[in-house]
Amino acid sequence: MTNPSLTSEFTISRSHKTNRTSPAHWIWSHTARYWWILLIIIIGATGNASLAAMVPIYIGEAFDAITAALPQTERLLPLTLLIIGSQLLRALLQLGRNFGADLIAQKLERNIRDELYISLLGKSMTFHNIQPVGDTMARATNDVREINFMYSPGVNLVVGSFLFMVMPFYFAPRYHISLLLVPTLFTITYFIALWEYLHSLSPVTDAVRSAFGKLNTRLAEALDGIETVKGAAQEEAEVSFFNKQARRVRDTFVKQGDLEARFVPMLLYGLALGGGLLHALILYSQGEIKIGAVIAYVGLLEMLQFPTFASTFAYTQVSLGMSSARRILELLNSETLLDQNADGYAANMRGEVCFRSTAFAYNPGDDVLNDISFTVSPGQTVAIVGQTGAGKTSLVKLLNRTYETTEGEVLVDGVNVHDWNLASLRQQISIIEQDIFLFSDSIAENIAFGKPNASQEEIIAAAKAAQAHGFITSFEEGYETTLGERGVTLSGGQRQRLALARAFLTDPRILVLDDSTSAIDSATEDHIQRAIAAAAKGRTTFLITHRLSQIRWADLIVVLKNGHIAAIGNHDQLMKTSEAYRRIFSE
Ligand code: DCP
Ligand code: MG
Repeated sequence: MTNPSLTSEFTISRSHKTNRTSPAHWIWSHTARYWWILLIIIIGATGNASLAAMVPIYIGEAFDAITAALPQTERLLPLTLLIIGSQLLRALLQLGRNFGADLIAQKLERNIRDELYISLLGKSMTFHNIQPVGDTMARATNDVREINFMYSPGVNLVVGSFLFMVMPFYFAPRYHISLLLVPTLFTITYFIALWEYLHSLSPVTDAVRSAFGKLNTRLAEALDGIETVKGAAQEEAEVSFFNKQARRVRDTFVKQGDLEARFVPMLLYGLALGGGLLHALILYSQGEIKIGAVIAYVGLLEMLQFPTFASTFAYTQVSLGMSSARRILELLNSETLLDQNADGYAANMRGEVCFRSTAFAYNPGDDVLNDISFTVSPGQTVAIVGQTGAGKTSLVKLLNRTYETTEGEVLVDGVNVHDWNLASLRQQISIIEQDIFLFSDSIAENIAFGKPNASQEEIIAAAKAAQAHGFITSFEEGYETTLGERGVTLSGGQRQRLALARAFLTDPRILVLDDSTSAIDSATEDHIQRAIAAAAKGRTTFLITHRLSQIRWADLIVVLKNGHIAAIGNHDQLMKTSEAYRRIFSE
């Protein structure tokens, strides 16, 4: 039976498993597999920082050389060459650090996209109904991108600048042990300030990411429903609503900028430089250190500039990345009530369907279907009729577990649909939806959707059986005609025949046709009739239709009213017994 803690109804196995317990664990489990790149980054960053420290040290030595009682000018050339050489090597190491950080950032972005996409495909319809598409898109595109930025430049600068901060600790004691004082004070206050900063930053970056998600949701819905928006002349209202969201995004960013501007370490750096110089000069005046040491020490303190200036930017980037990781993880970890039941019943379907006291609701407390019981033998055609909102579409979606029954059961070939292997169940049941979705791709690709390796001959044969060959070949590019998003270039009747062609190709044992298109000209109507009749042959077929001719020749007619069965039987029986049915025919 169902396992409510599952996060996916289908899994596609990938060799790398990630740890999804917390954003940090998750990011780390993505990172750890590239430990060798991390090693490059760390070696690059350490080398870069220590070679950067060579510059003030050699300059200090040069000062000592020329200020000595007997100026040693011959030492200047070797020192200059040392500076040039060390900086050339440093450039190489810095390249390694930057390259490594960028490489890991791109690899992570790619792998996270992959993980997220697989996970989204595996989510149930219940999940997708609740989760707004625009928000999912924002998470799948921009939030994934933020994780890339978190590494490059984020982590890159954090690691790089942290090692710069270590250098004064390493080199200052060689001049005088007490020179550790200023770097120590600086570092302690720096980390306290940073801690504070990160704490106040994290809710702000969360707000930035979430405001962006909301903005995207609105944009996606307005574009998706553009016809409705225009039809109701609501452009202006839409614009003002969008502006409101855009303002919210701006405000959160301004808040982030405000926090960055107040970052204390900027002030600390100034104090450290001044205090350090004072300290060194006092030691100099007491004869504890030479002038070259003062120069070198101040130069070493200047290295603190990198962590100070990089940190606002770099830590904000890391914080944004963590907020994004949290949002992506939320999607990955959200539960779905369906599971794939890989060990379930899998066999060739005969096509017997039995509803047993089935009830269903989209939300607890609602009552969409109630006490539905009937049996269909293999090969029969069932017509489901009823007013709009009666529950016809909902009823057929229980067949392939698009939704789960809330009470009672649905049996296919005598096996509860729960106990079927989900893939096997869905491969043998084909539902042609009321709102037929076509991909922005060629007609041939759209027909072959359920059978990607179908040959051109098979595709054409299916299109012919679905009475679609005629209109397809009337297009200039025939089967290679590209359809717009959602196939806007096709009429309702044409889409339906494409969908039928899809069904012919996959040859399902149970075919469901949710056909609520009513007003179609009689020539098309005739084509569709013939296509449907051909499709129904040899398989169990559910027709949701208003067409009286189709209802008439169905083996079983189910009349739904407000979610329950008002009448059931064949045409002759119902004409005699059901007032509701007679009313349909007298309209
Ligand atoms: N419903 C819902 N959530 C959904 C789909 C539907 O709450 N995602 C509700 C709206 C209706 C009821 O369920 O009150 C039945 O909807 P159906 O789509 O099953 O109704 P029909 O298919 O019979 O209607 P139509 O002829 O308009 O397609
Ligand atoms: Mg419907």
